[in-house]
Amino acid sequence: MGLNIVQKIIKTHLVEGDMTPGKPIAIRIDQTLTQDATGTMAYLHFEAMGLPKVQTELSVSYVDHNTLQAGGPENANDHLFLQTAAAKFGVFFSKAGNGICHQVHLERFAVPGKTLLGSDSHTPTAGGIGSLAIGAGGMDVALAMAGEPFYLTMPKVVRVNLYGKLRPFVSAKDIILELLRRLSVKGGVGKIFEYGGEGVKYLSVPERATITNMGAELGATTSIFPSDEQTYLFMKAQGRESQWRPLQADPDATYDEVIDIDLSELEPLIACPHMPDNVKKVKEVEGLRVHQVAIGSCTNSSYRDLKTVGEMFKRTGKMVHPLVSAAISPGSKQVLRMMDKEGYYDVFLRAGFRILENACGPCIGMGFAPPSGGVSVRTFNRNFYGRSGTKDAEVYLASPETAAATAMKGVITDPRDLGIEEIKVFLPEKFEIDDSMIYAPAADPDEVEIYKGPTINYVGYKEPLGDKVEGEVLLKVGDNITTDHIIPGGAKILPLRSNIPAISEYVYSVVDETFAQRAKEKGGGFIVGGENYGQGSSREHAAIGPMYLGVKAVIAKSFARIHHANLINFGILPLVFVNPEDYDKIDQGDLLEIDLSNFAPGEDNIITVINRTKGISIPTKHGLNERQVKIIKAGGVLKYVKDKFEGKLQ
Ligand code: MIC
Ligand code: SF4
Repeated sequence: MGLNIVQKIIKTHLVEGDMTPGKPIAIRIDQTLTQDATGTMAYLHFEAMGLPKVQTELSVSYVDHNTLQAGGPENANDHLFLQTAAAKFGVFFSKAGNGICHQVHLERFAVPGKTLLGSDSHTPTAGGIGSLAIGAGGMDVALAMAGEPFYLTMPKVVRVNLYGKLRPFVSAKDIILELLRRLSVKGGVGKIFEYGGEGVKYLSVPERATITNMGAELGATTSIFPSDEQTYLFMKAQGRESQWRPLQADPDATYDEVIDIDLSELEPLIACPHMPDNVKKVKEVEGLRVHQVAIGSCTNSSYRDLKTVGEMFKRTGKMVHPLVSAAISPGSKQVLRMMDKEGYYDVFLRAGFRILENACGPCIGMGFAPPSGGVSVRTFNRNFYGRSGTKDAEVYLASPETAAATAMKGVITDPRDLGIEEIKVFLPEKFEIDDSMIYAPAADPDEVEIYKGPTINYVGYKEPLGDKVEGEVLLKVGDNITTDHIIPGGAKILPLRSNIPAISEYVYSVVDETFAQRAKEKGGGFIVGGENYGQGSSREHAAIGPMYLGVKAVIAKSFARIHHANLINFGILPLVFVNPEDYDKIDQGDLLEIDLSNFAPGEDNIITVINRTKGISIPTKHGLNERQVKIIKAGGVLKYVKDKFEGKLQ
């Protein structure tokens, strides 16, 4: 029987298990990437594992999130740590100013058919080039760097058939917004989206990457495109044609599900506050007064995207509307230099854009916060509540075309209404190739001393849970809680990513400012959640922070994949209600007792939670496999692997 693309890659990387959806597998990882906000922890974990050098084919450490360096030395200390750790451990280092990890990785390193594990949830961006690219917590990436396989549940493979051709001013962002509209932020859980069909051949690699990037918002494990002529052209323009290889599904390949999208029927779409799946037609919200427009982020900051915006301003001769503050942040130094060379910076400046750094910037709340109650239209991938830095801002997500038209008019605008002719952007034959800000690892690692500034404060594990755990329900939350709720980003909190005691003070601060204080006073306890608990970013601080504050278990209706893995890595037990209605039988402040004496692997291992306050018992399950149970029993994965590396475990 023929294989699909996902099966082809997994088959050649499979270390444990078989490719039955829903069953645990382990795969070999060829490449890893980290970014600074999660990377500091990843290299601190790696250092704690005691290995001299990474075992992967290629590992790259990027600095792109914490580049504002506002208010103190934290960011710069982290950058120095990352640079020296990379040099010592055999990792390439992409300096601040070189661009957003996903954009740079796509341009310079990603290879069709390779596996990539990245400590960032948008790592699937590299699926645009045909790499099987998965986001994970820093600890899992550290383990991959140590040569350990990556453990995951074999996902279902969904074939997304694209047919027909996009109409003018409808672009890749609208394709992924259409999928979000149809499937919701939970619709991709446990699935990989493999794109195919006639429509694929009209999409360039950066356009494909917009789609695979935002597949993360579907909750998908990853998304992937075939490697074809378009892939070859992109890699050739990057001077990397020797790394190209074709990758297609076999003609008789089978899929667990099939979704059809007629591209010619799509129209400009927009995700309304406060979830990426709250998608409407631009037409339905047009006319809404907008205070700011931001163009950039790893979703839409490529040569193609910025040039499209530049052309729209050039052809109309319009300025940014006087009541709008508009900003451009290119995805990489390469994009920036190309735009400069082709004269688009002049267009942007003339039109009244604010020119931001080629980094994550406003996407993670690092600057450019909207005004109180303001409306912001962004080409980004997430509009979670509060993420922009302004709690009551209303953030909309749209294509570069819609964002540009909106910036001109000052109100949400369908780009087709500008009355200009279709803009076709073709990739250049050769991109500006300049790797001068990517440093190779040290030739003599023994000579390198890792710099650790005083703001770096590491805590990697806790005491094991033991046979009985008890405590109070510290917080009860609803459905679709994001990791931005658990540990917010932004200029105040993001710089604390390498300082666990300091960042822990902000756990759940957007939901309840007293959380950290209460958790400490009570000596820890439990969190109760609804569906899809921990969706969004890969930040493992959303697990390490609670661990540090003594959270022992999270009881929820269901969990998002990366956060679930992160909880286990840091020894926090993720329990799922057997009967979802039991969620209503626990209140914040209730005293719980959990007996773990029969805690064992398997779907049928029932753990009884006794609610002492209400005098009732509630059955929960966890479905953890043998390895995961051992990790929880050890008090976290770091202790588990150290024991393993030291030969204490088999
Ligand atoms: C994000 O988009 O939320 C981030 C910031 O890139 C995160 C990683 C982080 O929190 O550092 C992600 O998506 O994984
Ligand atoms: Fe950076 Fe935003 Fe992309 Fe996350 S989603 S990697 S913060 S640009």
